[in-house]
Amino acid sequence: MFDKILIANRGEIALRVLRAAKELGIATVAVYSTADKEAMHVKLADESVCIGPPPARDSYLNLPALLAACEITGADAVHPGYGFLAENARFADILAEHHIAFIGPKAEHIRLMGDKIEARRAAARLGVPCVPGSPGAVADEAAALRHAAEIGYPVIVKAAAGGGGRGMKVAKSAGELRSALDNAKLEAKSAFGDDAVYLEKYLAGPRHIEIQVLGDGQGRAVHLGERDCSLQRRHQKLWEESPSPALNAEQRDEIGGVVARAMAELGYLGAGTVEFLYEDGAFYFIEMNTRIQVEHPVTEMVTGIDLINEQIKIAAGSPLTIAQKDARFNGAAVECRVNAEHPRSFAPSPGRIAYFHPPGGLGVRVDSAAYQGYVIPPYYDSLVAKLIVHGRNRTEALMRLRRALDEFIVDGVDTTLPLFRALVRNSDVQNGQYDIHWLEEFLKREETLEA
Ligand code: MV4
Repeated sequence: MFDKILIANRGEIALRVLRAAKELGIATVAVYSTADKEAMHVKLADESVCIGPPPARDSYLNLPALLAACEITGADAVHPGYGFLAENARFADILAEHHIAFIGPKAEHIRLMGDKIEARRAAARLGVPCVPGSPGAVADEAAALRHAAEIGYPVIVKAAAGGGGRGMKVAKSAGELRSALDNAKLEAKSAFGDDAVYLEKYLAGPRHIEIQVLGDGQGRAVHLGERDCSLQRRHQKLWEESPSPALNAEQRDEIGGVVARAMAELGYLGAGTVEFLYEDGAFYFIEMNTRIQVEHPVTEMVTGIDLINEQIKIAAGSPLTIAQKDARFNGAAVECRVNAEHPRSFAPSPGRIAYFHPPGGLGVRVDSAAYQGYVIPPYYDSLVAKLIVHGRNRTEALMRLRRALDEFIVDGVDTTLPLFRALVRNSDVQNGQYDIHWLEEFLKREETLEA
């Protein structure tokens, strides 16, 4: 087992990793930018190292500074959390060259899944159902027209280097394909420096359902069920839950089995998430995330499995200790991302937290690095706290969520708490009747009501 883990992240995920390390008896190193001198992860770590000025590229993305911090402290492993360097294959390679373990997947799998065309090809080869689309990158307009005619309109043009929704354009007919192609290429070139694009059938109103997996890198893998992340705005998830209100146990076992077998065959190591669009009872692979995700606690609450603990043990070379039959799915869990943002305009609201009172009680979990008097810096994401509730069924979870949201006080900055208080009382949400467009349509309706 490792002696000392350096946590290359900040905020609630840095605390989450720190807690898992402490439970395993592993020493912790926090790194921080000058903007995070007073951050909770710095206070709770055994040691801390300042790695640069506030901008992330100079601190949390600063490879030489992170390597120096490992060297100075003698850390033998690095946990990247999510975001920042979590899916940077070069970082994983460089750590390996320095004989420091990267608590994450093999660099080859980070690279594979970073290329959305290669990821799709791999998924198809491994028996994972994909959206009908072009076999690879589309060479030119003529090829795009040929592929689109075969797929059938509407089609969506996606960037190979994309993900998270950037560089995507929809064409409803052949007449719209040229400009969709040009715009997608232009956006992809400027955002990623790579203008390769591919085509898929455009699904009009799917849910976003993702499967959590753990692999030991030696041919064993298990799935830990799904999370429904359809409630999002501009590709920012706001509410995630497990199980999906749209699935039953047989559907879960089936898609989960397909994913676990695929990851076993790939030799996948560590935690990963396979993302699907789900429409009319069918799953379509879109991407794979080779990291721990923000919404992982939803899975932890339902399975009772500590995903960070598993990541650390796997990275240290332990075989998987969880068999598929040991993965039991108990009750229902919901996570709300409480952001320091205006609940309607979503304008960031950094500043001093004048009063902080998180909720508690049975089935209530708050993952947060915030505290009363803490000043939220303007440089990073606006997540203040994740409120996660668990119940024996979805009704009980929603009852607890309503109560916990009413108890939660964050004064001094705007937060998305009022939005969640409205959502938990909404009949579509209560009935689980939503797709990936529902939240944006809800917000539009609310806007017209106000006007
Ligand atoms: C799609 C789609 C419809 N059809 N692909 C957006 C982010 C990227 N991960 C994939 N995305 C989409 N791909 C096909 N073939 C609709 C989306 C999409 C979306 C997906 C998941 C969650 C929220 C979304 C919001 C808008 C569009």
